[in-house]
Amino acid sequence: MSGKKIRIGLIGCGFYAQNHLNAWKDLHPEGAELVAVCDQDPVKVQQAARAFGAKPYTEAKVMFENEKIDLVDITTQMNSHKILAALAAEHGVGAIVQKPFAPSFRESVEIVEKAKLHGTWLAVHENFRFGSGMRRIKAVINSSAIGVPTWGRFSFRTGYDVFKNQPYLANEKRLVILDVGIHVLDLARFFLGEVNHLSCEIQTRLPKIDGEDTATILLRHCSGAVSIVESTYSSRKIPDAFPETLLEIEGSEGAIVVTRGEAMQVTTQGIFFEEKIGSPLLSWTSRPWHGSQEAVLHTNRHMLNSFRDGKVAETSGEDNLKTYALVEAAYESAMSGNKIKPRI
Ligand code: NAD
Ligand code: 89Y
Repeated sequence: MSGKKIRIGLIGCGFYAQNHLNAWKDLHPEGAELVAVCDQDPVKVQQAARAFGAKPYTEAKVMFENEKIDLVDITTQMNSHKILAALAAEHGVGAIVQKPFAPSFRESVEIVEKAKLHGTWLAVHENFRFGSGMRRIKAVINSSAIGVPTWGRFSFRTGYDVFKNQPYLANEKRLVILDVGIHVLDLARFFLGEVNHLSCEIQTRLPKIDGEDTATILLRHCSGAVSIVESTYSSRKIPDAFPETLLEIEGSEGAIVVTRGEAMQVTTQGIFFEEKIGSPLLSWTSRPWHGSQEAVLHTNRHMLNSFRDGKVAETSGEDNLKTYALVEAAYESAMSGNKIKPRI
């Protein structure tokens, strides 16, 4: 099947979708054919259609009925994911759904069950773990350079005005964990494996927002490793690391530290080396977003190849339920004050 062209539709031509559109364009030589774009907003959809040479639709149902689409990329906000993913499943179309999968774990499960019922392919666009820096760190761990990983700190701390590009975030009752903590929890799983239990403290330190802007989560992994997952939108540090995830991973034979500026410091059996692990600037990426943007390209490439080869994506719908369960466990712990086991 390799090399076969895959006909792609994209729903939701808003802020972050511009990265998906550019990534699909870059993947055209690898078989990604963006045939249709859809947005309820006629201005946004016309702009995307013109810029990326796809047919415009303002109604997803009409797009599915009129076009022969193999794979749909759902880049709307989470409230519409379930209904759009259901349309895809009913039309026998594979779907990639942006994070957060849905507003709740229950709805995320329903999306997975619907795809199973129709036998359609389903994945979640969880891009942080696909960033070139994160892949390099994983390769160092897999090389056994730091031995068995036993402790980690994964940290997304910023004061960057995320509300400027994403104003809807100010009205989310569940803010930082569901919006960005979800990526960081996914990284904790990616590097240290599944989680046995966790506890969480949340804070709201910014004025005029409805949800928590700071979360500190302590996790015990099934391997015995312990980690801390931190996320905040109210840090006051200069320089600000946005949108980098900084981290430390300690193992039986060494350690990895990633500091601001995309520098990875590795200690392996008493020897130290440093390496830049940043993303190159692409024709359509710019600072400070370039790492996040490049991760979209790698994520879309993974989705394209997995779908074409009939393989389960690394961040399949079912896989992402494990990350989502950590989100729910974190909120439950913050509310109850208890240590919580994630429930799938
Ligand atoms: P946005 O509001 O800018 O864009 C969403 C677009 O979807 C809007 O243009 C809206 O008109 C359209 N839309 C909504 N419902 C629709 C429907 N039923 N049919 C057709 N169009 C519809 O939102 P955004 O900031 O681009 O966020 C979109 C998603 O991307 C969110 O889930 C967000 O969490 C996620 N996101 C991910 C990352 C990342 O790093 N992975 C970064 C930013 C945002
Ligand atoms: O919404 C967030 C995300 O998913 O990645 C970065 C972001 O856009 C702002 O923190």
